[in-house]
Order: sequence, then structure tokens, then C-alpha cells
Amino acid sequence: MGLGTIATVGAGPIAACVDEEDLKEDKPKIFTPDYSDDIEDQYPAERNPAFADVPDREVTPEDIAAHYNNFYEFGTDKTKVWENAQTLVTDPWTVKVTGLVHNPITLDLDDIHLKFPLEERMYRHRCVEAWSMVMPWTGFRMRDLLDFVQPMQSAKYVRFVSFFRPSEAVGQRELTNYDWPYYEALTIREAANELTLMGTGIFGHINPTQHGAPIRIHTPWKYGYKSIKSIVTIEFVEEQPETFWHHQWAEAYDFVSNVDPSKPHPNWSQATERDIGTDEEIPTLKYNGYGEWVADLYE
Ligand SMILES: Nc1nc2c(c(=O)[nH]1)N[C@H]1C(S)=C(S)[C@@H](COP(=O)(O)O)O[C@H]1N2
Ligand SMILES: [Mo]
Repeated sequence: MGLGTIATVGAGPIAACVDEEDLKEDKPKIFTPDYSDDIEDQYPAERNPAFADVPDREVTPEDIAAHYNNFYEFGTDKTKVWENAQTLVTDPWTVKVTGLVHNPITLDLDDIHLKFPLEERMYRHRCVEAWSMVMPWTGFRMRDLLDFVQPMQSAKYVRFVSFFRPSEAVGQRELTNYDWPYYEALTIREAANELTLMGTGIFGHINPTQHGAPIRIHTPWKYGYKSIKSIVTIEFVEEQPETFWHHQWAEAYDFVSNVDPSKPHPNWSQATERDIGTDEEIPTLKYNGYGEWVADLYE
């Protein structure tokens, strides 16, 4: 996993014979993009008491969460994504909200952080690869964006597209068997669900690039790949859209992709998961434990 460096450097007092400065040099760092003071003043946002913590789980240490990422635009080695992602320029940034809406809008970096009320929520995050984390995310409800743009009656799905900038993303240059840019989608009802967050920050500050700066989504009852990072387009459409991973391997990655311990991946069981913070193997929960919020969407 390559987490050895972090654990060594992060753990407790450093032995007297070790040059502390040298160790600091080697330590993976956490960089957050440098946005305006107005934006930075939004952090940390107030935590929503309904999602203040996750019962029976420990918060994943930030050092681990920030250096173990899936973001194929920056390669397939999860321990290198944080470093490779530093080449992505996220200021300026725009998100075009378009398609079947009465009020289309293009959000700039200020709008992303200032237009809708930000809050913090502790969420479980379950990757389809059977590992998980628990992290405090900052963001606004996708529902607030829906209220603003006013989807038309005919809009049934929301489609999200990430950036396409091969010059800034080594994975888009080298992983040529993928259908870039990354794209995902939700039904309108899923997008309007209380849980669905447009994620602008993590651990009380702006998203580091590896977590999807400046804006990504969080749908914590679904596998992590539905939570598309670094979005540039949000489009409201009538027909169910294709998605990046379904296009890649349809039998393994369906449109809905709700966390379900009883439905194995073609290559492994989904009954348990490894918490990458504690390294414990724990049972996977139906809807990742969020059934009370979302089960009615699927009845
Ligand atoms: N654009 C884009 N978004 C993405 C991915 C990706 O490769 N590209 N990977 C997904 C997967 S598989 C997971 S598990 C999460 C990881 O989010 P994190 O690195 O912030 O924990 O991002 C998701 N969003
Ligand atoms: Mo994932």
C-alpha cells in the first residue's frame, strides 16, 4: 500500500538519532489549492448534527485518506495520485449546468463555494474494491442546485462530466484504453436526496486536488466510483445516460451501483470491506448503512 512512510513519520515522538527535518522532507504532503480569502473563510463549515459522526467507526486519519486515492486521470497507483494530481490547475474553474432546466447557469469558483450554504458531514465511503474510509466532507446539497436551476418535467437524469486536459493529467495521456473524460449519472430523485452532496472540501478545508478539487459529488450509499471528481458539466437529460465504468465493463458496474453486500463483484465478494484507517476487515452494510435515507428510492 505504500503507507509505511506515513505511519513511520506520523507515529509519536521521533527517535533522537533521526534528523527530523529529513523525515519531514520525505513525508507525503497535503496541498490545498490557493483560492481567494472569501472562499477560504467558508472553512471549516458547520457540521450538520444529523451526520456528526459515524457510529462504530473511527475517522480515517487525513494523512491516510489524502494519500490513498482513486482518480484514474492521475494513474492507477493509489499511493501516487496525490502527487500526480498537483499538475491539475483548478483556478479558474467553471461548472456548466445545462440541458433540461429552466435556469441554466455556469458556476465559477466563487459560486461553487459561496452560492449555496456549505456544511460538513461525516460520511462512510465504500469503494467497489472492498476498502472503505470515514471522512468529514464539506459541501452543499445537490437539491439546492436543483432548486436553483429548476429542472423541466422531462428531465429524468442528471449527468456529470469531469475535465478533459491530457496536458495536466498523466492518466488521460497514458491510460488510453479508457473513455475520457470520466462521466457519471444519477436519477433526478437520487440527485435530490438529502444525502447527495456537492463536495467542495474535506477535513475542514478546501478539497486537495486528489480528492476532486474544486467540486465532486458524494453519494455515500453507492460505490465510490459514482462520486465523480473535478466536475465541469452537469447536464439534465431525459434518457438514462451511459457511465464511465459501465462502458468499461458492464457486468461489473451497473448504473445504480448501490452498496450491496449480497451482490458480489464478478471477481470478489462484497460481503466485507477493509477499513484503510484501522486495517480491520468489517461487514459491509446494505446501502452502506444509509437505508433509512434511500431505501424508498428503490422500492
Ligand atoms: N473523475 C474521477 N472521479 C472519481 C474517480 C476517478 O477515477 N475519476 N474514482 C472514483 C472512485 S473509484 C473512488 S473510490 C473515489 C475516491 O475518492 P477519494 O480519493 O476522495 O477518497 O473517487 C471516485 N471519483
Ligand atoms: Mo472506488
